[in-house]
Amino acid sequence: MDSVVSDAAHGVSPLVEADEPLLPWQTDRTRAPIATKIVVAGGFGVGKTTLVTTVSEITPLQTEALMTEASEETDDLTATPGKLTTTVAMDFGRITLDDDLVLYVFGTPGQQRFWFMWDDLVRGAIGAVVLADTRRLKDCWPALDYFESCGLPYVVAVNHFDGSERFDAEDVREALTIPAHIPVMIMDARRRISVIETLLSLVGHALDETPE
Ligand SMILES: Nc1nc2c(ncn2[C@@H]2O[C@H](COP(=O)(O)OP(=O)(O)OP(=O)(O)O)[C@@H](O)[C@H]2O)c(=O)[nH]1
Ligand SMILES: [Mg+2]
Repeated sequence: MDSVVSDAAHGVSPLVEADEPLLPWQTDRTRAPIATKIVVAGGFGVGKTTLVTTVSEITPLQTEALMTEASEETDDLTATPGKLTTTVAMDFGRITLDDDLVLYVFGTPGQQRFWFMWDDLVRGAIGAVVLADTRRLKDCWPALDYFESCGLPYVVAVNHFDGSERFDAEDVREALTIPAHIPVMIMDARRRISVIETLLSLVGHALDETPE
């Protein structure tokens, strides 16, 4: 899985071994990368901003606002006591996969009062990652319902928090009644390779779902 990730930023092309001859398409400068948009959604504080920040090769755009006592009643911080800020508009990052596939990754705000922005955020996206936390699985239902109803391909990614009980992906699938053809995976939003695996799974799934 490592090998498909562009290391262009580090001056290394993973596609080319030192003594391997270059293929014509690898030197074709007219070959433009394909740019696609994907969305990361899920409940409040599940790790959407963390995911975008972990994977982005550019400094991510963030719209974090400090949380105050005013939101104590609505925003449950028991699962994430260290959380000080919340996304009020969106996250934005970019990752280049396989040298000619650029993903623009948009993180949604998690709080219900900002959901009106989702319609704008998902416009033009090829698919979505629905992040879930097994301690509060029901928080991802609205995102699942949203993508089911608008027909956007999605995968379910369980962001495993330290100290929480670890479940198999198939248990999560059953709990959320996710159909068999939709990928469900356990990942860690803080680990780049884990996030990249999730994004690759989404791209593959979106390709499978898209009519020729
Ligand atoms: N232990 C652990 N902590 C995590 C993980 N992912 C995120 N966090 C922490 O959990 C908190 C929530 O992370 P965010 O990335 O802000 O969550 P979010 O989904 O963007 O939150 P909203 O935008 O407010 O809905 C932060 O304090 C992170 O440091 C994880 O995989 N493991
Ligand atoms: Mg956020």
